[in-house]
Amino acid sequence: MNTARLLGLLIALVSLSLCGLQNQPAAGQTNYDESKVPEYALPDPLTMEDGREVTTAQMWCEERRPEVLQLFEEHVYGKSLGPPPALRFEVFEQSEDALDGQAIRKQVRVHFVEEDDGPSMDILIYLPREVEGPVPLFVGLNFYGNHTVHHDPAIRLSDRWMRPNEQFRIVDNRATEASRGRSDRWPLALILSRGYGLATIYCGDLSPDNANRFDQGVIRLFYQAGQTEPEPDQGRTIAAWAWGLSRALDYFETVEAIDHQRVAVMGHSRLGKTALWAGAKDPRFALVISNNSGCGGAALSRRRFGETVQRINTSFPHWFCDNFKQYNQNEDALPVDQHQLIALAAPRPVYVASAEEDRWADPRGEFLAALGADPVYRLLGTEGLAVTEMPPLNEAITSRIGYHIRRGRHAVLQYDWERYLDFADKHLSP
Ligand code: GTR
Repeated sequence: MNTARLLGLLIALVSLSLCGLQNQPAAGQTNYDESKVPEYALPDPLTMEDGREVTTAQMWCEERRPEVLQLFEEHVYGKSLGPPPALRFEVFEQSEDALDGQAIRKQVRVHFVEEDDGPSMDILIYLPREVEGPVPLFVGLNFYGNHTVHHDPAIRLSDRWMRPNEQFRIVDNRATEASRGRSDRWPLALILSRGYGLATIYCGDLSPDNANRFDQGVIRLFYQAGQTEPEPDQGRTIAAWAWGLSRALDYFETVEAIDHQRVAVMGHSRLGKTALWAGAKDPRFALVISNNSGCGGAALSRRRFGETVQRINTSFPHWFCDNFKQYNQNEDALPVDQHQLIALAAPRPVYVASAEEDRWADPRGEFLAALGADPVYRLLGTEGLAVTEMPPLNEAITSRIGYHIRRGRHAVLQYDWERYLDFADKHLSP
């Protein structure tokens, strides 16, 4: 072979291998290109780890569901905290005539130990005043304190540690009077007018959202003598947040005005990951809503589109259990993927919402996870997801697994809430 031909062959070989490489984003880089999503095989929700096929609803409920739940505990979110040393409900404020007569307001401190100065969380509750009988309710954690969800001056201003944030007027890690009503994520008047109550809790009451402080809420209550951080398979922030939502449900069960069998758990972003996990862990939640929850929430990890497992574990090392870090750039080794998290809600109604501009959260990956949960719903004899292709923008799918992708950014908009209310009307009617 002459030199020119040899050179030609070499160039062809180099460009071939470059082509191959170009089809994969470099390690650690964010991929926003659908054509560069690697090939992957999702774990089958209906195949047991020992290879047996799950063929009946009973087998799902008694064998496969507990197995999948345990895999998520061990590898992703960590084992949940145990029962609290004590559980006391102190209603510290209430009004039968809140929001110009539209609502009943209650503020409740849930104490997790006997002592008054131990870990506790404050639940803010509004119930529609004009509705007869126990009412259905949405419950969700908030990012910067209960006082941010509405301008109502009666809401107690949180004195807990908070992440710095200009929009929410957090100064020196504390809320200020100017923080009141700064959140636009809770259209309270709309929710009440549709006959639903709303309950919310500051997530930092349970676990401050900070890698050095996350155990300063409830987590350290569960340390053994001498323990200074959770074991690799023990839950951290998301587990503690989800645990708190279940403790709120414990309280709702004691309130006659609340229909505790019609409680929907809802969350946005990191708190959407939490809502899904809370719904998976605690079947008392009758309906589960994930708003733009993305990586570690509704989005499939194996797609590596937008935020990846490595990226989330690096930015937020305190959210998932330590074992999850084994899957940094190693997603195919995960024994589960997020479609199975959604399937853990089955046969209860679950709604996954994406936003077009929220590519970081991988809208397509969120849709595919919802679709991947469908066979479990069908096995249980309920409708799953009514479509197999992503719907057009702003078109809600309201089958038992609900889904929409709306125009706009990473946020909770009125559009989203209207869909959740419609979905709850459809699936939570008494
Ligand atoms: C981002 C994080 C996302 C999402 C979001 C949020 O920084 O990467 O996973 O949780 O925060 O909670 O707003």
